Amino acid sequence: MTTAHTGTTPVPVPTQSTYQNRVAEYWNAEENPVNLELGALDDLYHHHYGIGDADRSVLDDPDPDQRRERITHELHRLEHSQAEFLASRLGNVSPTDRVFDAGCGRGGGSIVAHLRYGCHTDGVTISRKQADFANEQARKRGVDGKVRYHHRNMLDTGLDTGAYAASWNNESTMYVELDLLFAEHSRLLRRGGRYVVITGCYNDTYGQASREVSLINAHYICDIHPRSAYFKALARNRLVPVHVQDLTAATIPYWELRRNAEHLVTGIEDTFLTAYRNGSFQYLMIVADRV
Ligand code: SAH
Ligand code: GPP
Ligand code: MG
Repeated sequence: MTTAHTGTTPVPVPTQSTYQNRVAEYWNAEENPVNLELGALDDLYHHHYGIGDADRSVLDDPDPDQRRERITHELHRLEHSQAEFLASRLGNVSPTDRVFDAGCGRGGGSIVAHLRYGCHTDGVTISRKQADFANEQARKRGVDGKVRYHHRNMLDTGLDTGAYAASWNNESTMYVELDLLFAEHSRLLRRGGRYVVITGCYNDTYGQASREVSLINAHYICDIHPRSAYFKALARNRLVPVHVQDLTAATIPYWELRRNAEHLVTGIEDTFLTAYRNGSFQYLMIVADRV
């Protein structure tokens, strides 16, 4: 916080918006078992959802302890598949390349990309606690020389211009203005670099967001964008889509399993399922080239 002088009265000028402070508070305080218990299985902490067919036989295990454990493993497997799916779309990344993970959470996605390509990664989160946690994980894994996390705003990272072969947002675009975000990716990516986003967006074919989308916004303190806003903002920032994939059908089995995981539910599960099924909300991946 700095102080500006207008006339004789000093007016405080925040360096981070009230909204961004609130988002940081949410992530500094967040300790949902659905994230911590899954992450503890192999020290890959994800804050995104899963894709792929679920093994629903885990729900039928007669032993209650074993049932819980098998559900936890299965949900983690589906979330991990999503991270691998995104990482596999980053293009030709070599061990000397740098990649940028915008809104990196507790850091799982950067580790997945590093393990796949051997590359340098920079993750940025607005939560100091997440950045500290993620750096500690990288240190324990012995990859802290190449995998680094920063407590910064992804709209204004201070990272080097044109230094990145690839960058992504995994479920973190709904916290920011897309034009500002894509301008920063465009600045950081070298020409021919690759950008990938996986996100929940609302289907604006028929107009405004549905009630379910508003409930999801309130739950996470975010502001889900309409699908069309992504393509407009990408085009304005030298990012040209080369592949677009609707992952809605692929994520529904994850939510159907999660709603039955009594030890892990957060209460938002049925809202996601209703939103996906009534067509008002989509789970979408866009892959774009920096031209
Ligand atoms: N991509 C991660 C985490 C997604 S959760 C994963 O897949 O696991 C959303 C993340 O966006 C949180 O880490 C939150 O701190 C981050 N975020 C929200 N607004 C941000 C901003 N303005 N700058 C940097 N990070 C932000
Ligand atoms: C995933 O995080 C959720 C978000 C980043 C915000 C909203 C995403 C949309 C696609 C709308 P999480 O893993 O912390 O959530 P949860 O605790 O529910 O598992
Ligand atoms: Mg989660």
